[in-house]
Amino acid sequence: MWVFLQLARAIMFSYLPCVLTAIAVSLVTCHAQCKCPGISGLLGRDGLKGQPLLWGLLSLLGEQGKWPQGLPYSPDTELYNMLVNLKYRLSRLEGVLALTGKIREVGEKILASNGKEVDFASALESCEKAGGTLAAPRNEEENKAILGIVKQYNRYAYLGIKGGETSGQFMYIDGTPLNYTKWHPYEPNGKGTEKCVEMYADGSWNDKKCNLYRLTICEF
Ligand code: MAN
Ligand code: CA
Repeated sequence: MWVFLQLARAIMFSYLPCVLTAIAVSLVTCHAQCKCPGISGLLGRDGLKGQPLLWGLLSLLGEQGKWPQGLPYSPDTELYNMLVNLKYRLSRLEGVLALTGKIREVGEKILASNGKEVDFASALESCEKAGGTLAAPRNEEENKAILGIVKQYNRYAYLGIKGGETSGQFMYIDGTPLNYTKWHPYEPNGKGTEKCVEMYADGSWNDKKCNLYRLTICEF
């Protein structure tokens, strides 16, 4: 009997905060499909400072309102709280950038253009300077996302693909072979004289000389 009581007490103790927190959470309206407000955003930035217990409990609920696996409650959750908060702030930033047409997200990739038309080498250089590389579609979904930017600026773009030594052979910038292609009918036709690849306004590809002025689209 005593054991049973202790057990019941333990369960009460460990679950009561969850229940209370769940009630508190449900009182707060979620916006943007509840994508990421999580708990960290409830009281705003640093809003829970000085209330480590509540902060910890709220944060432990995580983004989807679930207890993160394998994370026992501990008042020492500062680092975890910071990560949850950072994630939330990042997702809001991404929302702003996507809304204003500055970026497109496709899978894990972020695509962006500086709107500039330059030769292949300069385009690649500006992407790398920004910490990315020239966008290269690895599947239909990514091709469509890049096409979205081509249409947005109404300009053909250089892709992060280059011709190899063997004529007609193309690869990614890092030298790995292409795992997806979207050649326009009868392309590539440069027979080794067109070592870069441009995307047309319908999303198809054409091998093209590298010294022309094409839209810069980077991936990150
Ligand atoms: C031009 C160039 C070529 C392309 C043909 C298609 O000559 O853009 O790269 O293959 O047009 O007609
Ligand atoms: Ca061509």
